[in-house]
Amino acid sequence: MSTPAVRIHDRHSSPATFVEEVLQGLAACPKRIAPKYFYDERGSRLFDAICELPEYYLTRTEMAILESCAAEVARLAGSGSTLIELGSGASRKIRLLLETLRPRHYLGVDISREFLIESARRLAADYPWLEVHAACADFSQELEVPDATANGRRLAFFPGSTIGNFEPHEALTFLQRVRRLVQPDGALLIGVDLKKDPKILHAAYNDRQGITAAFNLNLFERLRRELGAELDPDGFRHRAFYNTLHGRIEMHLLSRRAQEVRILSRRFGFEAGESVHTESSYKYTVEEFRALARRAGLWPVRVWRDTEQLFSVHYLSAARTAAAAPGSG
Ligand code: AVI
Repeated sequence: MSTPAVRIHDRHSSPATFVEEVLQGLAACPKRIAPKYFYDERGSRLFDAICELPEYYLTRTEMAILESCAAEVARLAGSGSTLIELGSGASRKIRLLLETLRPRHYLGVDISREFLIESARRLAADYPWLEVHAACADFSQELEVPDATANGRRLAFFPGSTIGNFEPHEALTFLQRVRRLVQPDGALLIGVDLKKDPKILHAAYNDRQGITAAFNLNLFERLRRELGAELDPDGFRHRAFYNTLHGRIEMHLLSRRAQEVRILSRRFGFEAGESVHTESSYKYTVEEFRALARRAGLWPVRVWRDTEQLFSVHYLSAARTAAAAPGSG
């Protein structure tokens, strides 16, 4: 069988490398490493396992919301559009939207080239009526659409509450970029985790099987595997807690004792109890998120929530239409 046609567009930027960012982050005070570095092959597999955990309500709740709102999204977006997925193309969520929206083009944007192309090929094989494009790009940088998909209205899709992993000022910049990407007649469909009882959040990031702990600690194992770091992963432990003041889950790797980590002839001292901040996962109320979107020039049209008010899916329009009036949805 021939390989299904996927148009590939390489949009390489030159972001700081893993090693540069790690050395800078460990020299900083407090120490930190960006969450994008969780996702090597093992980290991506662990994240997939997190999405199946009973405590991690986000994935299944968002999927259920999408199932119930897909027909309305299709009505709002119209037919013959270009669906732009920011992130992976492997999930059931994008398939649901493709089947309901029947867009003309699909454009997957992801930094991980192999994974992106593999997912795009699978979509092209399963949906022969769809023109599939894959753009290898870092979506935290300026985004652009390949010429071949330039016609038609654009609907960007950013699921999973990944927006929560950006600091609020980065989230604003990202939404402004998406606004430019979809142009004045386009829209964004975005999944955003809601503020809630901290006990539910605590359980979601401290699961009983220890998968989230393994996901967090894998970052240090990456340092050993890829940078030859001299460190003892057992000398650190996973810590996740809800920071009420900032409205975010924080994940840290906590040093169990005073110790030293060596990477490429650089030495980093740790006191007992000192941590490396590895991830923030911001939670928003519907109104907080709408206010952020409006600042980026994206107008709230509809919001859907589950009955337990755990998760929200927003449809935001780049144009300020009657449907995007204040208080809508
Ligand atoms: C990808 N991101 C939205 C996840 C989150 O919930 O912030 C990553 C994650 N970290 C721990 N568990 C899941």
